[in-house]
Order: sequence, then structure tokens, then C-alpha cells
Amino acid sequence: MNKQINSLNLEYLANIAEQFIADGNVKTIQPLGNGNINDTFLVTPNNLNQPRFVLQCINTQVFTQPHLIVQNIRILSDHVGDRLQQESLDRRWEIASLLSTRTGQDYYCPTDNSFWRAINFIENSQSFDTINNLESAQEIGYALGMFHHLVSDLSIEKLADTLEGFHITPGYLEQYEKILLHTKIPDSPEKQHCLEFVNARKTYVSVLETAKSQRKLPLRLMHGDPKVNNVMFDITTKKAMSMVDLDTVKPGLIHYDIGDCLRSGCNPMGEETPHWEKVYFDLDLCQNILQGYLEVTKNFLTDNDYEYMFDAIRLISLELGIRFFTDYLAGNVYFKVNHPEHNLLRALVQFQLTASIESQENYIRKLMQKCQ
Ligand code: GN1
Ligand code: MG
Repeated sequence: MNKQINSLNLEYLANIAEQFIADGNVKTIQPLGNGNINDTFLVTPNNLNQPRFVLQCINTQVFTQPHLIVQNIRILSDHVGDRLQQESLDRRWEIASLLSTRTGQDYYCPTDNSFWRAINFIENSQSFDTINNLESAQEIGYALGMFHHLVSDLSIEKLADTLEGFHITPGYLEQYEKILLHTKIPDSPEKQHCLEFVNARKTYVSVLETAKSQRKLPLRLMHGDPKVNNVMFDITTKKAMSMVDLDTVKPGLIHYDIGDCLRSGCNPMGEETPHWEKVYFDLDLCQNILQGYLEVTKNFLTDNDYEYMFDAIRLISLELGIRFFTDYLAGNVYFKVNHPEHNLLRALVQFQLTASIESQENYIRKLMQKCQ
């Protein structure tokens, strides 16, 4: 669905939103955020007793079993809610929870078979697409650490796999190679650069999966998408107070999260910059994110966890670059795009970031030792 709201689809959206309003109707609906997969809206009910909420249309081309997403969120928010009652945190911390429909369901499917769910909107909070100060970097790391801490005692069997193959890097390489076989790539220096970049790093893509199969890294619950703009900051205190976007929480390696958080948080130019040649990985931001993360997780990390942290950072930016480039070659079928070359540009950004990570390997490793 196109996120632009016009009078035609306003009626359609309002009808869906009202399913989640116990008493009253919709006052306003506006697009929210800039997710690459789902469509998200902020709904304000006209009944002052019902708070604003987030309404999302799940992309069922990507999440083919969307009921698993709501099932997971229910289990997760109940668990974290209970856990928060036992913890004495020095700050406000919240977890998104589902709203029920008028008929008591966790989701709503209109006659067109689309899949909608609603979650509470965290008032007095904001998120950022990039961070450029060290205090916020520390908070980003804290947020991911707090998330891992709060789910560390939830058994991984309780949550379903909402997106099979997600963050299994060798699988993305396979898809990429399949597409290459069937696509005639028109020549351009940028595409050539991408082809050569991936080609030179193929042997590396199994590093985390190999460690997993050798039982060097255990399966734990991972967030799946801990990029910077999924961390909510309290507007008043400027402290992180929630990690949102829980659709991909599932059993996996926390290294995918650590890598994803750092590839996103340490790229001050942001993943949507058109100036891909200038992209770099910032060491000061990295140090502060790690410090914030380790402050909360130190007690359950093992030597092997530390051993693979550098690999994780390098791998996830490479993986995301391969995913964007593959989607570009496939005709932009997965990630939403604003123009036909958008995914190519996003891939170039991630590859540039990977190159910057590689060129600073020794510094990053030293800095990790310092933070331990
Ligand atoms: C997608 O839709 P969004 O923006 O929350 C993607 C992530 C990528 C991210 C890059 C399910 O997340 O894996 O890191 O784009 N989510 C899925 O911005 O593929
Ligand atoms: Mg997401």
C-alpha cells in the first residue's frame, strides 16, 4: 500500500483503525516512520480516554505467517512486563504491547486479506535515523543490552521463527548467486564495484553460522533489527527507554544484533545517504555503543562472544549490502524504494561501510578489549 493518505484510502484506513478503538472513532491518521517493509500509521482516536496508537499493515509477501508475529509479541511483552516489575531500573523502560480488536483479537484482516495489528504508542518519546553524539551512542548500546538482558531468561522455544532464513548470511549469498545467473547486468562502474566487492568476500560469509554449528556461539533470543531508529528516547531525560519493531525477535545469534546495531549506529552519514563514497565507520561512536551495551550484558557474555564481535560488525554490513544489491538485481521486490536505483545506492553505502570497518580492524579489536 502506498503510504500517502488520500481521501479514498482514508476511509479504508479509518475503518481498520476503528476495529482497535473500543469506544469512538478516529480523529486523525498519519504515516509514521520510514520502515522498509511494513506500512505504519499513527492513529489518534477522538475519544480522549483512548491514547494514540500505532497501526501497522504487515507485509505478507515478506512475513508469510503474520499471526506468528503477533503471537511472539504477546509472549514477549508479557514476559518483559513481568520482568520489569521485579527490576529496579533507574529509568523509565517500556515494551510495546498489542491492542485487541473490538472482538478481542490480536489482529484484524479486512476482506482484502491484508493483515493489521496495533500497538501502543510510547508518548513523550522520539527516535533518530543517525546519531552524532557520544551520550546518545552510549544510550543506543544500553538499549540493545537492556533488551538482551530482559529476554535472557525467556526460553527460546517459546518464540516462533517469524522469518525463516533471516540473518543467515550464506543463504543471502546463495540468493544473490541465483539472481546473478538469471540476470544480465548492464555495465556501470558502480555495479562492477558491487560485483567485485562481494566476490572478494565470499569465503567470509559463513563465519557466524560456522561458529554456531561448532557450538561456539549459543542460540539466544535476538531482536533482529536493532538499528538506531528502533531505539526510542525519552524526550525529557534524553535517555533510551524502549526498543521497538519486535517483528523479527526470534531464536538466533545476538551477534547479528550487535553487528546490526553497530553498523547502523557508527555510520554518521546514515544508510540513506546519496554520498556513498564518503561513508565511514566512526570509532568513537563504536566505543560508546559498546560501553553502553556491555554495561548491561557483561555478566552473561562469554570469551567466545567477545571473540566474534568484530566478525559480526563486518559481516552484518556486508550482509545488508548483499541483500540490497540482490533486491536491486531482482527488480526491487523486497525493500520499498523511492527510485529504481535506490537499492543499488543503499548497497554501495553498506559496502563502503564494510570497507571502512575492514581498514580499521586493528583499532576496533583494540577498542573492544578496552571495553571488556
Ligand atoms: C528492514 O523495515 P525495516 O526498516 O524495519 C529489514 C532489516 C534491515 C533494514 C535496513 C524484515 O527493516 O533487516 O536491516 O530494513 N527488515 C526485514 O534499513 O527485512
Ligand atoms: Mg524492522
